[in-house]
Amino acid sequence: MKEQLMAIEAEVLDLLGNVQNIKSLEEIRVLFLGKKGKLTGILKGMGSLSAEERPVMGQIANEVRKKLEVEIQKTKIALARKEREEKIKRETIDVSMPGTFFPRGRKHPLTLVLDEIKEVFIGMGYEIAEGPEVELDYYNFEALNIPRNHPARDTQDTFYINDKVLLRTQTSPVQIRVMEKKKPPIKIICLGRVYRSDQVDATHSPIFYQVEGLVVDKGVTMGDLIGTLQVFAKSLFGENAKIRLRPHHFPFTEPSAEVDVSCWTCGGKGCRICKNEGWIEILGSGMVHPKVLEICGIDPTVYSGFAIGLGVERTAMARFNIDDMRLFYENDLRFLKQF
Ligand code: 2NM
Repeated sequence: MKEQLMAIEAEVLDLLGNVQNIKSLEEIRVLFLGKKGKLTGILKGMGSLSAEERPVMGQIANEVRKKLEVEIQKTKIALARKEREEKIKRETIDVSMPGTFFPRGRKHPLTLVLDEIKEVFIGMGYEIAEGPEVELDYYNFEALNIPRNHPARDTQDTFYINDKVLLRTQTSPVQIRVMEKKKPPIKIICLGRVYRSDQVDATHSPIFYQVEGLVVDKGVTMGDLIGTLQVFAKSLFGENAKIRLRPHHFPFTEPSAEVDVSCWTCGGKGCRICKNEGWIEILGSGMVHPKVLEICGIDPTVYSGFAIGLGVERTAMARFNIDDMRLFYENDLRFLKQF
C-alpha cells in the first residue's frame, strides 16, 4: 500500500510540473483527492489492513494528502499569477498609438429645419403632440370635415390599409385626438411623417414631413393667427421677412388662407428664386371650422382657434434654395455636407 501511495504522490507531482491552467489543475485535484479520487480510494481500502499496519498507513496517507494539497495550492497560485500577467500583457494599450478616426456627422437639412420650427413654437409656449402614422379614416378625414367625395380620399391619393385604416395624409388627426381629449386652452404643434400616393419627382414624395400648429381658446382671432405667422416667418426667414395671406379653401378651416413670405433673396423685387413673384408660398392656415370643434366636443360658440400647416421639405427647399426634393432622401454626402 505504501508503494501505491508513493506512486500516486510521484504521479501527481509529475502532473503538477506540466499543468498549464487552473482548470486542468482542478481536474487533477478531483482525480486524485476528490470524493471518488484515487487517494480516497486507497484510504477506503485500509479496512483490510491489520491493526498494527493501519495507523502507520493512515499516517503516511495523511502526509501524502497534505503534501499534495500544499503542492496543488502552490501550483494554483503560480498559475493564477501567470494567467494574470498574460492578461495584462494582452490588454496593454499603447496610448501613443494613433487613434481610430471617426468622421463627425451632422444634422440632415430636414432635421435642421424641423429643429428650428420646434424652437420657434416652443419659444411661444406650444407643446409637442404626437400620434399614430397608421390612422383611422375617422381621424384623418371624417373628423376634419373632409367630405366623402373629396379627391384626397380617393385610393389614388391615399394609402389605405383597409376600409377604415390608412396611412395618415396629414398630421391634423393628431390635433383632432388632442382636442377630443383635452379641453382648451390648447396650444400644440405636431410634427411627423405623412403619406400620399404620389409619384416621386422633383417636388413630390410619397413620404414627407409636415408640421401643424393649433391654438384653441376663448377669444382666439385671425389677429392672433397673423401675429403668430409673422413671428414664425421672421424666425425662419430673417428679420426683414413679410407675410401675405391669400384667401383659400380648406374643409377644416373657415376662413382659410395660403401664406406667402417675401422672397429672402431679392427682398420682394422679383428674382429667379421667387420666379419674379417677390413672394414664396410656405404654408396653409385658417380659423378652425366650427364643425371640427363641435365634432371634438368643443363648443364653437364659446371657443375659437386657428391652425397652421406646412410641408417641411418644401420649406427646407425654399430656405436652402434646393431644386429637387429627391436630394433629401438619397443620402449623398456631397449634398448632406453642405448644411
Ligand atoms: C393646414 C392648413 C390649415 C389644420 C387644421 C387642423 C384642425 F385639426 F384643427 F382642424 N389641423 N390642421 C390646417 C389648417 C392644416 O395645412 C396646410
